[in-house]
Amino acid sequence: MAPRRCLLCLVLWLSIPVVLPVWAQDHAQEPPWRAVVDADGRQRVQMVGGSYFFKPSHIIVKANLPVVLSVRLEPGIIPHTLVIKAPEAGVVIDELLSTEAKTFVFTFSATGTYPFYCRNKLLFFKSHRAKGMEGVFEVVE
Ligand SMILES: [Cu+2]
Repeated sequence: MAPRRCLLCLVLWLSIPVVLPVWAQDHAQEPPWRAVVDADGRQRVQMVGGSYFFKPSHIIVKANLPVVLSVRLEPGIIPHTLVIKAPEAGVVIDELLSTEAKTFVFTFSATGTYPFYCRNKLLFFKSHRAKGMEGVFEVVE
């Protein structure tokens, strides 16, 4: 019994360097995406959503300059939404998304970190947000 258990230990031990990098890659945080201010003073951001993510999920924008956010969904049958609830910064959005890009124009009036997410949830399953369909706007000077 004992030698067999050792063999199993050895196999598990040897698999760590193989499994860990794959896991780390899957769970790696993407670097924040910084919106560039165009010549017209608008900050254009392209975003893709799907089950269950938004990409990019960490977006840095400037306060008091309009953000032109274009969001489209990856093809799929699961409906998704975009919610931003930041009335303190003048931004409230709650919209159904589709595979055709939807454009939202809004301006954060205050610096801070404001979450965005999909509010959908099927019955007793975890919400899409809990499954990772969320992100943040980091609003800077
Ligand atoms: Cu969703």
